[in-house]
Amino acid sequence: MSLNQPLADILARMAKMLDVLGEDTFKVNAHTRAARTFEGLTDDAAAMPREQLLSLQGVGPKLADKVIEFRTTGRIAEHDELASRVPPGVMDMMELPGVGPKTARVLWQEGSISDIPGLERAIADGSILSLPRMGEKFVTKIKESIAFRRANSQRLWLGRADEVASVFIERLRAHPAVRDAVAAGSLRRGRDTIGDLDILACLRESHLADAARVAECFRTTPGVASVPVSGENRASVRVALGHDFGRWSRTHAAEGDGPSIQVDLRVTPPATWGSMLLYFTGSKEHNIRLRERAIARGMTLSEWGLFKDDGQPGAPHTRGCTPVAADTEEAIYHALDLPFIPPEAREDRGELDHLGPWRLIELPDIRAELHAHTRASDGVLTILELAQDAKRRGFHTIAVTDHSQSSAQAGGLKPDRLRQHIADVREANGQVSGITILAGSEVDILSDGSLDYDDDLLRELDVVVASPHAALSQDPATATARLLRAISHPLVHILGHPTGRLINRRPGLSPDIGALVASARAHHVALEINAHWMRLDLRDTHVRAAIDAGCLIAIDCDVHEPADFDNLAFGVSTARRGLVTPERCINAWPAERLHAWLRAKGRT
Ligand code: DGT
Ligand code: CA
Ligand code: CA
Ligand code: ZN
Repeated sequence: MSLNQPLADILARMAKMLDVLGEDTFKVNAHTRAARTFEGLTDDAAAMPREQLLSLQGVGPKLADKVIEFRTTGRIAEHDELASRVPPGVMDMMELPGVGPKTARVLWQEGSISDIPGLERAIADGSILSLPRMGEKFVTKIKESIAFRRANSQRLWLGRADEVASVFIERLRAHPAVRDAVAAGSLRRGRDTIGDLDILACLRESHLADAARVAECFRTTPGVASVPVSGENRASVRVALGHDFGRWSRTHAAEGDGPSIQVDLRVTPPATWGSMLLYFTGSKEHNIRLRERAIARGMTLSEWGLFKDDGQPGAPHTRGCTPVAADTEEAIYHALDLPFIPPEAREDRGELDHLGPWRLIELPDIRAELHAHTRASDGVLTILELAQDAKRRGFHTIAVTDHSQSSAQAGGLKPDRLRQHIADVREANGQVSGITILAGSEVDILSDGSLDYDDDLLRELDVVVASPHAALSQDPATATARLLRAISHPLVHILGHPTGRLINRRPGLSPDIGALVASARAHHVALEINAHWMRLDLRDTHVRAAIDAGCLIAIDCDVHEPADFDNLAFGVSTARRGLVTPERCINAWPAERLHAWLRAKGRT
């Protein structure tokens, strides 16, 4: 890993910070020039003796020292000092085309605007026009920049973000001063995409003085490309991601023009673990509801705890007040007369008024996989290998559902091959004990809503998963009619990935979800949550609509290779966001109940 790009990044950021702070132009330019030098260098600055560094364009003794400091310690103290003086939001504003350091300085110093939301507010109420150098034309340009940024800011897939988070969490958990480390923020809530990662580390009671060392351990995780924020009990780092699938390659850690993700850390003592966790898990809207509830009960809630409102000026935690609750989330909810609300439900979608029970579906509840491919179509496993994998995961049932004939690109089976495949599945089922292998098919829903095999063949199957694969840009009315026709087919058990969306890739169909869930309930069709992190289809809000309408849900991994089973957790968190209980999820039913439900189809 070459040091050049990280070095160029940190120096360029220092130049920006110096500039926005109004420091000497000469110093600003020196950093900008050095950044450019390292950016364009072919030899690795990590391996250069001091003399060679000094021979580089724009690198004097002071800058050479900073390079050496960076390559030995992974940081530059002066950078950290500057970063503590410039709010991160001000740095964000400078990312907007049209907002240079001079403009940002005016906004920040004279307009007290320190982030993009603040800038939007000042534009909305017109107050920005009273600042020097800010005219109508400038404001129009900034509005456009903000809108474009919003439209093009790619949030990272849940599955990819989770991989990145795990690396940091494992590293922190191994630190002697750390009692526990967990993901907070949108990852803990199981959102389908992640803006940035928020990680919380709890110190051991015996190591309360070690927060800075824990933050240091975090910052120095291999693969960190840059460290925009670093402090006593917090840090933010960025890791660069590959262009293709956003996979984090830790050997190509430099933050270039490609996608990257920020990882925020907060370190807390055990006394405030619960309140910190609650605060940083969010959502922000849920937190606001909780704070309102606290106030209504004569209390105040912050990341420092839930306190009695004693009417004194100043934040209670700074005055040595003892909190009503702070060490666990449970205690805080309890003191607010609430049951513990699962993180996935904290979205201000009525959860404070939800009477429960809050026994949402959990990963170990899932005992069956009902959507899996073998080598017969586009999977990599044989029937027996698939069954062994499923059995190892504690499942009582695995359904083999290879593609149907219209999915030619995925090796879809012609009717004769499907008949042979059904026979093969039955034979395999006779060879294994401890798991039931069902013969199924993932049958294409053709563009008019008809199915890809005739009914006589479908009747031979134990499980029919009907999925749309082609014609995914149909208009909503056509898509609705198409899916309703498939749902009302008497032999369909499960509607697979109902919209066909691929997150960050294609929107998929936009059917009338209300009509879909009503029909699915009436026809006893389970709606699938496809657990692959690029699909998560149904999405959370659709799941919630399905649950509210009384539908059944299937959570399936759409297995093509063994690792796909690992995506189940993402399907489960999506289900939890839609308030799915084990009772409503057919994969959580005991074998007898599931098999009886499957058999009942087509007989009524
Ligand atoms: P993301 O990163 O866009 O996927 O979504 P979050 O929910 O992870 O948002 P993030 O990273 O900005 O903040 C993490 C949590 O910290 C958020 O869920 C709630 C809390 N938080 C952040 N800013 C505020 C705020 O201004 N007010 C309140 N009440 N909570 C905040
Ligand atoms: Ca976040
Ligand atoms: Ca964050
Ligand atoms: Zn499939």
